[in-house]
Amino acid sequence: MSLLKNKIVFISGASSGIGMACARSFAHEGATLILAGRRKEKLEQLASELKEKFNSETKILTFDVQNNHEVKEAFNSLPEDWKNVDILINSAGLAQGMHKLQEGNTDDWDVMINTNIKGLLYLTREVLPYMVKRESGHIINLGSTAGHDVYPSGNVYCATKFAVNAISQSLRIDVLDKSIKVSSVDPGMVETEFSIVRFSGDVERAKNVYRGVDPLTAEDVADAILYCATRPKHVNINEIILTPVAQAQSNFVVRKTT
Ligand code: 8X3
Repeated sequence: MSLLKNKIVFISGASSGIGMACARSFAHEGATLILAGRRKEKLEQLASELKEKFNSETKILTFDVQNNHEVKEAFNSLPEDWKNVDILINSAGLAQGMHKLQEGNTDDWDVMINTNIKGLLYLTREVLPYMVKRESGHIINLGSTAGHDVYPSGNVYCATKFAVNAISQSLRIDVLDKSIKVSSVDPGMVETEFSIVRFSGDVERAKNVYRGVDPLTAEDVADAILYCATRPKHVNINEIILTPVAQAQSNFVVRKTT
């Protein structure tokens, strides 16, 4: 199957987790990929893996989504025909720290707000005018259950994901007359580097987040994203919320004790 042959797919946060899983599943469907992230070596490794396995054509863009200047420069460095992105997957995002607000680290807040909200906006702002011009395209944002229900000490991270939820809904209206699709894929507990990053490399604490739960994998989420991207032309998937079977929403999780 080559459901996405000749489609240009731009993936932010492609050097790890859900972004990387998307790169693999979209490459499997024949997509041409723009792999964006901060870690050049990881992206290069991924690009050669995709070339070898699927003969994928890729371009690598190394930049920090927090920096609007870098985002603009990176996007503008693409050859003109590569700027006609068919699908933008905004998967760059992170949690940093988990404290009561009164004890929160404001540098952590800046990183989360600048990456999850502003970074997503900066990149979308570059890609979207080309979609508008062609009256065709698909933006897929990585939301979270944390954008639907808050949880203790989730404060700023949850706020960023509520913002992504609002941006997806509002953007869908803004491009309604341009035949552009906007989807939000909102997972609950996914075991990636997410919690290791959140807890500054504390692997034990990160593992504990998923204790007694069979969590989602990055591939599970990539599968939902691929589903959104492969519907017929007239179908838009507005939102997918997916959780492990053991999770109902942010605050309701059952853990096996054995
Ligand atoms: C990740 C979901 O609940 O681990 O976006 O913060 S949660």
